Amino acid sequence: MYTLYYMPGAASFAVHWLLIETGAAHELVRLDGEAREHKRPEYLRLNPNGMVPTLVVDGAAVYECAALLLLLAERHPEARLAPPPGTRARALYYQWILHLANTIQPAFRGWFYPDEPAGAEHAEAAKASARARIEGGWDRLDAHLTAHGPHLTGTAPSAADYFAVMLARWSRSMPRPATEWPAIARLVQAFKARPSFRALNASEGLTEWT
Ligand SMILES: N[C@@H](CCC(=O)N[C@@H](CS)C(=O)NCC(=O)O)C(=O)O
Repeated sequence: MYTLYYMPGAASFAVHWLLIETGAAHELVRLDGEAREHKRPEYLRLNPNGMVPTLVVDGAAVYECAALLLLLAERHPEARLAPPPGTRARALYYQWILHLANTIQPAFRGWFYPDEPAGAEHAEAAKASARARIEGGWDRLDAHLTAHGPHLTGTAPSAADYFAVMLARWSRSMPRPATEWPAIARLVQAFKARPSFRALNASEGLTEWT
């Protein structure tokens, strides 16, 4: 049994998606961002960063979206969310999950929280920088999918795809959403068609891509 602390559509989204996809028994604890429940002492004891997601695994809290995707893929091998060790696909799996986590996801932080880098007076410059970094990320991901896809690790789906689709979803209201890149759009379309995606949206109270 897992317990996921989440906010709808947030960085918990891909973790929740894998919980559904694997069929793992789980409970959900929805945090109210407006009420800043993620900054309360009881939650900070689980995740001192005061962010979602946090997943309680065998009674102990683990955080960081990418780490949780890797962990769920490892704990549920029957779901085939990680390519076999020692293969080229496994190398790409590590490469893309780390790249998404280290490069593209932090750029979204800059887009959604533009005051953070240098205060409100520099928010517009921070947003412009974030946008350029996100779009550069889509350029590189799209080129990779075109040459080596349709999935991030090649022919078979993996946890990396769920992560990428979550990030693509975050760009939906940006001037150039990720779905303007054709290979990314195909990946998104394929993953939106999964029954688990509908279940995920229903569970989080979201409607498809909004
Ligand atoms: N590196 C963290 C980032 C998580 C993160 O940025 N979560 C956002 C929601 S998408 C959050 O909790 N924001 C609330 C806040 O920072 O106050 C992870 O991947 O888990």
